[in-house]
Amino acid sequence: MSVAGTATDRRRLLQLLPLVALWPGGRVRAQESRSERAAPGSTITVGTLGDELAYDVVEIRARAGSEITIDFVNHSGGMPHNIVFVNSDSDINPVGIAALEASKTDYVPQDEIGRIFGYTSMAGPGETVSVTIGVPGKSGSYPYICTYPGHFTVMQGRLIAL
Ligand SMILES: [Cu+2]
Repeated sequence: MSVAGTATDRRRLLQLLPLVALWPGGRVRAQESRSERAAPGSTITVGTLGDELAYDVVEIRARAGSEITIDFVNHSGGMPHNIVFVNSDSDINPVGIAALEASKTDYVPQDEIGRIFGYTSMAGPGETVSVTIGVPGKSGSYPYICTYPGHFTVMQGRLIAL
């Protein structure tokens, strides 16, 4: 997929995004997705649901203001994925759309970095990457998304700060 920065390319990419939800791999199978509690200072493992555009852990519950480490395992056979934590629901689209043109920075858009409070590097198929994040001090629900082009509309989870 071209991520060249012209307005025409950008429009074409946006038109393609809804198709992602129609791919068989794009369905989230709720029975296989789960919630995990992350104690302060602990490490939890989050993976992909095999080759699907989905995380196996779609809810991480952690104490507000604590630090946790996420080991992210990409179980897919051919697709890169990452985890990017954003400040609120209204930050999902700006970050996901800007990421389309952020190939030079591993699809983490530096011009929208203020909306992001933690991210892994892009994990290739079979790879594991890690990140330690500060859970926001204000209790609430904070989205995490994959910013590989086209994934963010379906590949999502929530960090619940308790
Ligand atoms: Cu992805």
